[in-house]
Amino acid sequence: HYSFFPGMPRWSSRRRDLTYAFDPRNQLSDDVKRVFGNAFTRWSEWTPLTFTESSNYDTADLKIGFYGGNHGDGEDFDGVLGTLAHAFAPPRGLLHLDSDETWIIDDVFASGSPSAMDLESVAVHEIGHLLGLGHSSIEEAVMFPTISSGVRKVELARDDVEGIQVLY
Ligand code: TQI
Ligand code: ZN
Ligand code: ZN
Repeated sequence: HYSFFPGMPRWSSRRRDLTYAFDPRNQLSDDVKRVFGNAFTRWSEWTPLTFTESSNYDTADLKIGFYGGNHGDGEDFDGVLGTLAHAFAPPRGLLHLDSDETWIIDDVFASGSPSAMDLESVAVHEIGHLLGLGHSSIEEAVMFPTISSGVRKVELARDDVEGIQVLY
């Protein structure tokens, strides 16, 4: 079953159209940006929310970046595997990914590294946190707190949809 953060924080009902931006220091490829665009679309299909990429990182509601180790927010990354990514509950809007992971951006790279993680699967999960969802006890849910390397789990389960529709 779905859960929320303590106090059930969510984006205000006056703020349905959210912007997101990528940390310009990362110089991310269009392929990586497309993965996040697809991940946002999966949530917007079940909510009144819209997500639009902004080129202004400083003013965007949701800020996405890849960092290694200590990156200044007190939640250090830990190298390969362990913590892959984290996101802060509303209204902070930060989504950070561990740059030491091998990220699968498209299926062509899926073979090879045994510890590679599917970027869109992690993005869909972390966007759930950005919007206010905690973890789910339902194994099929994208908000279930375990994923295996190389596994792709990007489709929202009924439980994810029910949870996000309580919030929005
Ligand atoms: N990062 C954890 C996560 O996003 C961070 C975390 C731990 C957390 N406890 C939390 C975030 C409680 C919010 C609330 O869950 S992670 C998965 C999953 C991680 C884990 O790197 O362990 C995914 C990142 F669920 F599959 F295990 C992405 Cl998809
Ligand atoms: Zn961080
Ligand atoms: Zn999580």
